[in-house]
Amino acid sequence: MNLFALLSERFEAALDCPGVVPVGAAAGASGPAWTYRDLDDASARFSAALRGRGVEPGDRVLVQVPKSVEAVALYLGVLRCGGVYVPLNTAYTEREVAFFVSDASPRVVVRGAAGSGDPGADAEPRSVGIDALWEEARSLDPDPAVEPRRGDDLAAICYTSGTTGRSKGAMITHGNLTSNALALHEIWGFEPGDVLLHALPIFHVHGLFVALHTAFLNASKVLFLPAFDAAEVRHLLPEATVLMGVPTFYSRLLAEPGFGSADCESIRLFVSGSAPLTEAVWGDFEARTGHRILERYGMTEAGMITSNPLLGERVAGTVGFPLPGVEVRAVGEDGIEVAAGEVGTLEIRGPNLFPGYWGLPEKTAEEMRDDGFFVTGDLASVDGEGRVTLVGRGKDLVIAGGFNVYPKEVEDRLNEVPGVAESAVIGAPHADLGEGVVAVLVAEDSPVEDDTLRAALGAGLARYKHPRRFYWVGDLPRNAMGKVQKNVLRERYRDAYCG
Ligand code: MLC
Ligand code: AMP
Repeated sequence: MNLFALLSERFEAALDCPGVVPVGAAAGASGPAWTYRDLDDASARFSAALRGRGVEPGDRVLVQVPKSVEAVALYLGVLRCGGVYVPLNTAYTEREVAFFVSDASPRVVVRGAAGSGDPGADAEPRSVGIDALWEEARSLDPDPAVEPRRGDDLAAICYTSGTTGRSKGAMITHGNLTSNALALHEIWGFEPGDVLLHALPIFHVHGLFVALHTAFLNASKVLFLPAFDAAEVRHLLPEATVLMGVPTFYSRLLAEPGFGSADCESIRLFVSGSAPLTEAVWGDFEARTGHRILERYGMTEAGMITSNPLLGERVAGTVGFPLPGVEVRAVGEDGIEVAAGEVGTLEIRGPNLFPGYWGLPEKTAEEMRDDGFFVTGDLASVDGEGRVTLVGRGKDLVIAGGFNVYPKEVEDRLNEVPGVAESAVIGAPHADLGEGVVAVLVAEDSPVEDDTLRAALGAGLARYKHPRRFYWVGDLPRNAMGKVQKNVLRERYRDAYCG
């Protein structure tokens, strides 16, 4: 079934109820609340416009636009016409976007900011600004059709960087999204009257799929902030019942003077994920608000995988139990499942698991076991009850404020800078973002100025990937195989952002 058909079936009975309501700074830009009827109508118009531009089922529609209700309607319109939605982080530079365009070969590229008049179009002939596309859509009759899709038809391609430095498009099917949305809606106990406070970006799994799908399945009102702002979120909490965020949301709320239980009286559920929530933040949050944040674990390739229970015990530092239908196992280096409570690489299987990387069958094969389990690259233990605790990452990855930064990609850029002989990029503890990006460099001759490094990275690499600390060394520590010992560097520079 087309995921859109499922969502619209659920919001059919609430067509005149508020759907997505721009709040905060977005209210000025996007105007009044959009009802579910408005969303349905806009998606049918976007569907008509996309079909008019030649989009056929299975064609990719690549979208790099700031958060807006129009962008949500566009996403629904892409699903509706059977297109494949390819969302891009708004921080990506032209160089990065050019790669995604060539890799995904989209029929249409949508850019620019809704309501800004920004043409969004560039030299790329398939490119159109979201304002222009919306204007075109509004001039057309809505196309009420919902393209029939099978469970294994693609709904989205989400790019995730790789340990090789080359981005990979994770192919996500209608079946993947549907199973995950239904499971989360059920286990998180969505109920009539729930109101979601939405402050996440809508170009990643967390804000786009997890948050919006559960809310739409529930025909809930969504209070739609353009971005996270602790004061605004605090101000809006009394109007909401559910907040989903990355750990930084919670540590920033705690940093608000006086923030506490009085702010959270209407809230039923605080969800955290995308990066580790420290026991300190979890504990402080409970002490200040009386709420135990529900931590869950997921990844682009599989949506949500495990979750702490809504009603059972939520344990700090653990990510809970596999979602219904999802299997997990921790596997040792010999490829054999380790005993309960021991640490191994987490492998997973289930209806949420993607079929592979776009155009990269060998890469897909490398990460899939013969029995259909996917190797997550996360290190975890699974206890006798099936509760999962993540203990680290086997993959070389830094997660800053919920955004993934793959060191290899940053090292490749640094190594191109004249005067840099080699580099190693690591994550160091960061009070606000969880981890901050650090570069350790070896000079060809003498160290390059920080400003020169920044300028060199600036043009080609999204800002959130930039190291903000640079250290020069004579040699990088290596093991007997010649591999850089990043654990040694992590230890050496653990105070890079603290202390
Ligand atoms: C912004 N900046 C970051 C950053 N976000 N740097 C490192 N890491 C980040 N996450 C930089 C900008 O480049 C800018 O730098 C400066 O910080 C201020 O920008 P801003 O836009 O004002 O940032 P801020 O409000 O501080 O944003 C922080 C944040 C945001 C945590 C609120 O990053 C955020 O919303 N993160 C959520 C990410 C997310 O949705 N992840 C889910 C992935 S899905 P300069 O120098 O340019 O001024 C997934 C699967 C799963 O992982 O399990 O969910
Ligand atoms: P992404 O590629 O953006 O989908 O990021 C997926 C990765 O985020 C996972 O492989 C984990 O390493 C990490 N992650 C997601 N949720 C959690 C969590 N609750 N705790 C720790 N790490 C997490």
